[in-house]
Amino acid sequence: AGNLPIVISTWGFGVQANQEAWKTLVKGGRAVDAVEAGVKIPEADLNNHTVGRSGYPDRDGHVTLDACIMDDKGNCGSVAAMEYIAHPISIARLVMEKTPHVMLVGEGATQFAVEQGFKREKLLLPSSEKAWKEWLKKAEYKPVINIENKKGLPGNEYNHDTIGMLAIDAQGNISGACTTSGMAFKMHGRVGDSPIIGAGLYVDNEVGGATATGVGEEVIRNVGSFLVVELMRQGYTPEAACKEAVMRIVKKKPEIAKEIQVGFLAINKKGEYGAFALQKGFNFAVCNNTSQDLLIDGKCYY
Ligand code: SD4
Repeated sequence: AGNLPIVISTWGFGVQANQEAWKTLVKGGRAVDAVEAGVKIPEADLNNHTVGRSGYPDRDGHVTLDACIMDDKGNCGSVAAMEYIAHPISIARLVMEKTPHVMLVGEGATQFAVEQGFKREKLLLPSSEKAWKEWLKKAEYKPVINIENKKGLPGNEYNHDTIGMLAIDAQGNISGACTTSGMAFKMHGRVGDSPIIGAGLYVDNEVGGATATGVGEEVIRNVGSFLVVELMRQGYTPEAACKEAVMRIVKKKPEIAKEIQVGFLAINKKGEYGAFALQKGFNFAVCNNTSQDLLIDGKCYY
């Protein structure tokens, strides 16, 4: 198809991540390799406190990372609440390829990463530690909407955003990746939607893929990404499927839905894409033969 290959991802930092993924796609490489390489960019970015290395810690000062990956053959791998390893997406991929399991958590995930040759290192940066100490003064857990868009504004430390990425390679095969440091100042041990297959990410090579960002509890409750893919299977466009998933959150928990952000992003087998969020301010990046730096505002309910 003319639209392919293509890669899309959540938020402004997705532009740069897509461009990295594009290097693999444009050479005829596999979508699964493209999405891993792509999301490693924000994972490594020290200015980004929402994904990977410089993520903000939980309320006890631990940086705990969540990620998952899913390929065109239905293989998937995931790590959750993993400490001390800077590239959770690569560990998720190794769980997929080198173990009989789908998900490793906590110290077990870290141990596996070290066995695979990854360095165990302190991930808490001085800037993140400072933000955490500042937060401790009041210790109020209140996620701020669209924090990724508010970088640099006061108060922006109090929430996290996730990169979710979906790609279709030149062969027409679909894969996805999702990685995050989770909600800033969450309880120790808290895991969101991002490493949960079906919640933060889902891919079905016959239909398409979906990913989510925002307050993970509401995404898990509705098995959001799986829902979006199943709706596309029934004939919904990517945007209509994302909208329906958002509406489930509104219907089930209207009082919560008003106060939080959740956004879904989806692509179908033809390479058509769409997104929908609860609140204004959710955007997503698109990269294909026509343009490598598109950033599109998602439609929203409120
Ligand atoms: C989580 N979905 O841990 C992630 C974080 C996020 O905007 O995307 N926040 O719930």
